[in-house]
Amino acid sequence: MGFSTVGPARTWRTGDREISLESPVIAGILNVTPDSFSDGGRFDEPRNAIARGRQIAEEGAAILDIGAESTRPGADPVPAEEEWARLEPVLRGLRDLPIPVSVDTHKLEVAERAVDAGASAINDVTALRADPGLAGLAARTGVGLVLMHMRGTPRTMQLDTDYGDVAAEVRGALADARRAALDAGCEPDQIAVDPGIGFGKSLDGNLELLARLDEIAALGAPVWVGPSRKSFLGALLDVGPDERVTASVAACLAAARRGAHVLRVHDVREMRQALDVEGAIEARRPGVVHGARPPARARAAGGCT
Ligand code: HH2
Repeated sequence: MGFSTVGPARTWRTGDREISLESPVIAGILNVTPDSFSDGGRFDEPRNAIARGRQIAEEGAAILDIGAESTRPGADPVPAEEEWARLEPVLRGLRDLPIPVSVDTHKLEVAERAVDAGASAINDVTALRADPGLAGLAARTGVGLVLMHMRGTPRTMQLDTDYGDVAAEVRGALADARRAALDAGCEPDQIAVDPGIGFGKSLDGNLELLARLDEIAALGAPVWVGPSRKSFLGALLDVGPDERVTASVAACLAAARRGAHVLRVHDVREMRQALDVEGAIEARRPGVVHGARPPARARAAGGCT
């Protein structure tokens, strides 16, 4: 077992699968867009996207999160038809993937088609503000639902990043969105929450949210967190998106120690290695009875070398 999560949630239900949250798990990011801030234009050819999706599963992700509309600060919305045209061939090509696929969309029309095409969860960066009907879709079909906090829209979110108490405000908004999803008929273990790192927050706001993640985890829901390669890390270290891998891993480990269950990252292999090392060390603390989860290569070789 090794690295144990500390947030109270223990499982996340996505359709007919149940993901154990006893240890932190990875949601690997696949953006099939021309303009995402980090991987835009790399996977907008379906063939490349499908190959990267398979690689993400092989590298040790528990979830594949596919997005077809960039939500970077200042991004323009994409019409539903175009978003679906980007998603469809990739979802169809990954139907047999051994891990559940979540689709990062806030449009009901796109989400419905994605679920029909086999998606197991919807990742809604507007936490039902764009379309409350997403909760009804999750309730009807049993797919997982991620409710992420964002102030305003991607176009406006960085215009006002002042909060009285950022963690309390984000927690309150997520509690309200979760209540709305429950009222629409979702089961508690279907609904995950996410503080929305980088979505309408300052450098200090992002750092404080990560530092006080236990307050979000206290809601009792599975907690997603997505600091991967984001600009607050660039502001802290003065480096571009491609040089933020180590910083992303460090931010995710800090988040996991404070209650995060699902780490949404671009660099799955590096994150997996960090979790495996942390878990192997944790398992050797006096009083920890479980055996360590051996690193991926040792697992493949049938033992721990
Ligand atoms: N961040 C992004 C997009 N979706 N979903 C959740 N639940 N949490 C996040 O932090 C989150 C998210 C933005 O990152 P990325 O997908 O890499 O970039 P872009 O929006 O430019 O495609």
